Amino acid sequence: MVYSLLSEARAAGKKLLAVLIDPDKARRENLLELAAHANKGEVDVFLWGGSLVNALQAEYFLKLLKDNAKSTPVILFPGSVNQLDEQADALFLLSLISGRNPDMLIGRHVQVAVKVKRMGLETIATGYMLIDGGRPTSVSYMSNTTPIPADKPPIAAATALAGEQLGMKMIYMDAGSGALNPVSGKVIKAVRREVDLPIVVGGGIRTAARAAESLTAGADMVVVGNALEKDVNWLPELAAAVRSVSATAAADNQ
Ligand code: 1GP
Repeated sequence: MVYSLLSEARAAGKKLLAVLIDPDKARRENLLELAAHANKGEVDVFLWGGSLVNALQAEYFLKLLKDNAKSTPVILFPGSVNQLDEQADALFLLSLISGRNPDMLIGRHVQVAVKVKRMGLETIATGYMLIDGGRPTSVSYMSNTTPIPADKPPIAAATALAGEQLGMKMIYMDAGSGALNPVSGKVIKAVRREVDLPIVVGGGIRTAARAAESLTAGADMVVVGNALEKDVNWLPELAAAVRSVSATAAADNQ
């Protein structure tokens, strides 16, 4: 089960790095390069998803990734009900709890519930929270929801806690792909204080230091997409930073 990877990491103080791949932007060479990095232990999880579903070859690309990075789980991070694929190892079943759009809270889920079950996909109920990242993002626009203001940690914490009380298994805080400002340490700390669930943070993380800051503030896994699409050579430095915070957190945990 992929969820145990997250929950056991959380229990042990181990920090994880997820690389987000947008199927619409996937290229063969890039996927093979990412797979090679994953095989060196530099990627813990691949997330697979994006805002648009233009790609005709998404299934082929996911197969290519799975065939070449056999021991790295791929979790669907769908921007649409059309991004389901049974080749994946699990599905972040996202409920956009920072928003008030019923379609994103339950509507889309109903549309695909039976299909997801028949596909045999492991579902990870995820309280997905958009946090303002300094400029409008695709997710906010496409989901027709307003992000939580970046300077309101108590609102973020209460939202995450409501998600936990509703039975979600994970919290994903996202400033949105390409955000100017990633989710702040203050917001992450406030949420960490309130909930016991694994916390995933992404959106606008462009430096190893910033990834480390998010993990130190209390995230269990950071997600990087854009910055690695631009330059995959940055991955070893990023992975080393994640491992370094992980070693400190695991030692503190004992
Ligand atoms: C977006 O959290 C992800 O949903 C990753 O964001 O592409 O900015 O790294 P970036």
